[in-house]
Amino acid sequence: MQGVCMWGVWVCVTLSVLVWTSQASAAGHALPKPAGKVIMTVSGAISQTNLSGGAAFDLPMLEALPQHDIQTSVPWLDGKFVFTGPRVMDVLNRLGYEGSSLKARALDGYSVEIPIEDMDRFQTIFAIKKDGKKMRIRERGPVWIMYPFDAHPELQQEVFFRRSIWQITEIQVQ
Ligand SMILES: Nc1nc2c(c(=O)[nH]1)N[C@H]1C(S)=C(S)[C@@H](COP(=O)(O)O)O[C@H]1N2
Ligand SMILES: [Mo]
Repeated sequence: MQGVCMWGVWVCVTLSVLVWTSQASAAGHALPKPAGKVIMTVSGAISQTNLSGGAAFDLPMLEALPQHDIQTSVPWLDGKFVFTGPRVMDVLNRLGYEGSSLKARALDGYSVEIPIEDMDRFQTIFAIKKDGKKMRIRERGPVWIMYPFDAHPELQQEVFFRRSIWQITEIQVQ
């Protein structure tokens, strides 16, 4: 930029703005900072952050992404439910992720590794609602990775039950 600036202030300012805007558009819109209580933090191999080393989400940030329903029964509850929330892939793409797996950790200390391929193949969601209502911590909320168990019989296995982590607080992309 120094060479450009020697040609004069106007050339310098114009080119600086062009360089700045092209960099900004390559990176996508800056991730907003959470205004409310942070419920989930994503870190690791992501390019979009809103705090040092990570991306913090409050509930409205997750509600602002396109919402998808998964109607299914789950092994832990009686009945069928409609779970609603953003696709995990939409969140990862928004964060400019690289990598192939997620290390997810929950409020109760439980943690599990999940292949990102699952998220794409089954269009799993970060469920933030059950039958239209926010899930309290005692109801396995506020965020629960949900698979379409009923729609895909091959998901009726322990390996996927383990990856269906509830009360998520932290995700490391690796
Ligand atoms: N937060 C959280 N999510 C979790 C678990 C857990 O202990 N805590 N257990 C996992 C495992 S190993 C399985 S098989 C299923 C069912 O757990 P459950 O046997 O406690 O119902 O949920 C998964 N998700
Ligand atoms: Mo399990």
